[in-house]
Amino acid sequence: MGLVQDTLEIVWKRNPGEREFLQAVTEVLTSVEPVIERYKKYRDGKILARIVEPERQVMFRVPWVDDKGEIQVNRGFRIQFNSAIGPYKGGLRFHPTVCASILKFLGFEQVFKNSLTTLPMGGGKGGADFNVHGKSDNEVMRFCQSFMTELFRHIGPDTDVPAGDIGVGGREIGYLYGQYKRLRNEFTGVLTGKGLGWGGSLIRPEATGYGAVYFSQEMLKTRNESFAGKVCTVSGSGNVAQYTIEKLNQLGAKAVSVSDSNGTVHDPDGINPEKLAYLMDLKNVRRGRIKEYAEKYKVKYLDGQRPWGIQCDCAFPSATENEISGEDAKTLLDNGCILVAEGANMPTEPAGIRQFLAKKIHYGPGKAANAGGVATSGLEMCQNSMRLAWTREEVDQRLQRIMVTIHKVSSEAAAEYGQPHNLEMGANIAGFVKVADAMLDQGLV
Ligand code: NDP
Ligand code: 2IT
Repeated sequence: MGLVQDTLEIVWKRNPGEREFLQAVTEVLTSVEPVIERYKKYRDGKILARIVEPERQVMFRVPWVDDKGEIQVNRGFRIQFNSAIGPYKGGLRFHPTVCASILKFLGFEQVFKNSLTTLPMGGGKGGADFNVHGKSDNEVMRFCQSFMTELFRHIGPDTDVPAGDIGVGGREIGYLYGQYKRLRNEFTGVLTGKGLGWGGSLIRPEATGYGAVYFSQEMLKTRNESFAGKVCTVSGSGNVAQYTIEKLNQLGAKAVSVSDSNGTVHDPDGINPEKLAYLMDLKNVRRGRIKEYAEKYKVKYLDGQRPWGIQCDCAFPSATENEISGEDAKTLLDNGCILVAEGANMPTEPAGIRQFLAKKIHYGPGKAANAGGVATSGLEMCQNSMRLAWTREEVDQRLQRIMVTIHKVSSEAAAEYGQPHNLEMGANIAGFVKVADAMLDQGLV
């Protein structure tokens, strides 16, 4: 048996039942197998066995009191996966499905994604099985304060810098930051995605969605095409989906869908800037359901469905993991889809990825296509360290340059290993090599 297979078996035994984690590890290790075969130094240094084991995992009780005065208890986590190239960096997810497997898959992906950004950031992820839906602002605040009361001792601007993810946006980062500051009596760049008036970076809210579209522009350029007139489906209706649609509109494409965990809206005329403003108010301020959009604009609501049955040129999965099944992938391909860019982390099941690669459509894997978010978090850390703030244009240009570079290094690595169209392989290899070399340089850690 090969080294990759042996390592996967150890991972499976050591992390029983952690399906998402094993899925992510299998994908990366399979991609980097030719690198391991080519270079003895990675085999001798036992890089595979080391890289699949988080450096540290913290799991903790989060007690808080709801508006009725009742005590609630949630479970909090921080997975500090790899610090070979910089402090741990990665988001916090608040969602009822949060568990070790999901956060370990996200933390593992983050290691290679952060490596691709060109910035010095290690990988981590955290969160809690807390459902923000239906909670009052005060309940969310009390939860965030309790969560940070444990988390603060494990993080710091040079140790571990969390940010947002599903269920954690500007509101939550504000409450978390306030509590960190009280506990430490320090005003530092310990979190990213902060408010613009207190250390946040311009373009950070937009960055993941904008970055996914910039990355996709690079893919389209290889066939001498642009976004003008392209019909795009988008899933999700949160941070990533919203700014993906904003950038698609700016580039002359037509975004025809959004979704949430209840269903999908199909708006064939396109979600224009006015409708997007409504969507942002609905989701970010009123915190309502996507169905209301369909009612307001009298368009089709596909109850309980995802957007992948809608004809499109380009698809932007921007909700959650495993939201494109093998069957969905087939439908997308049968309907003429030529590009899939993953705004979400691991949204395509392995059977779907295999089909995208076999058909040689433009497939931008999450760790490359959605790296603009964490890259701009890195730019926020940089501005915080320098105690200055760049303009919108400056940050946007840096983001664009980073996305172009990620596309370039991923394409080059894919070509070097004989599969020039395969950005999944290229992104995994390019991200891996930098981290693996840093681990070798730093001795047995
Ligand atoms: P938000 O919380 O802002 O939005 C999440 C959206 O996805 C909501 O519309 C939500 O619907 C939907 N969703 C969440 N879980 C599910 C589910 N199980 N089934 C169906 N729909 C679901 O999160 P973000 O936009 O920040 O994150 C979206 C994705 O992008 C995630 O995979 C995240 O890891 C990834 N990502 C985010 C980055 C960021 O900077 N924010 C950076 C890189 C990747 P509902 O309201 O019904 O829950
Ligand atoms: O998955 C991700 O890259 C994020 N949720 C953003 C992480 C960050 O630190 O900005």
